[in-house]
Amino acid sequence: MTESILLIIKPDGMVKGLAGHVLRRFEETDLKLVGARLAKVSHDLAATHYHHLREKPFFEELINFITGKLYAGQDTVLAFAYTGEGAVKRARAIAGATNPEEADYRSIRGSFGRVTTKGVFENVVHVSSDPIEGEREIKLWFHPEEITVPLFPTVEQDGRLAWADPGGPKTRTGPWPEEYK
Ligand code: DAT
Ligand code: MG
Repeated sequence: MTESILLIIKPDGMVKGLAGHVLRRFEETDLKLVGARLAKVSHDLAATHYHHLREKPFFEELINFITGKLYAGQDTVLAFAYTGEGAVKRARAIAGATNPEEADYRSIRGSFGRVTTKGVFENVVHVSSDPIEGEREIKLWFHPEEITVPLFPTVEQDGRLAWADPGGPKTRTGPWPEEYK
């Protein structure tokens, strides 16, 4: 199945100079790069991106981290959209497990991530958790003009292109396979 994912090089990855390394790892796959931007992460963007975690005890620290407050004010991140066969599974294998201490040591998170004494997972990259999240996140981080292939339907709004369904599909047709969790 062709899937699309959002990859973000998080503030720790930016500060540690890991952008080139992360890109190289993705270039070694045949996933197609269809969008790239340097993005300023506002509180709103961060909270919308991580809305599914808003009830978690670590939510506030997570938002502080992704907006750069914990990382020398590093409030810009690099965001990429990739598409290809089995993109979620392949990209998440390169990234490694969410908790860097549990991630395979050859993965990006296992090699370069850390857990702070406050329990924040500084895990270098974000990769969409499943194809539905991939669609929602790409639509959140990119305007249609910034995506180089017709990935999702668009509509014209005030002379500009907009995503036809900006929130992405609202319902899942069934449970996602275990490997996407
Ligand atoms: P992933 O980023 O692997 O898709 P997620 O979507 O469950 O994982 O969570 C998003 C981010 O939130 C994750 O990259 C780091 C943080 N996070 C998740 N679980 C956490 C926990 N138990 N403690 C601290 N931070 C956590
Ligand atoms: Mg996730």
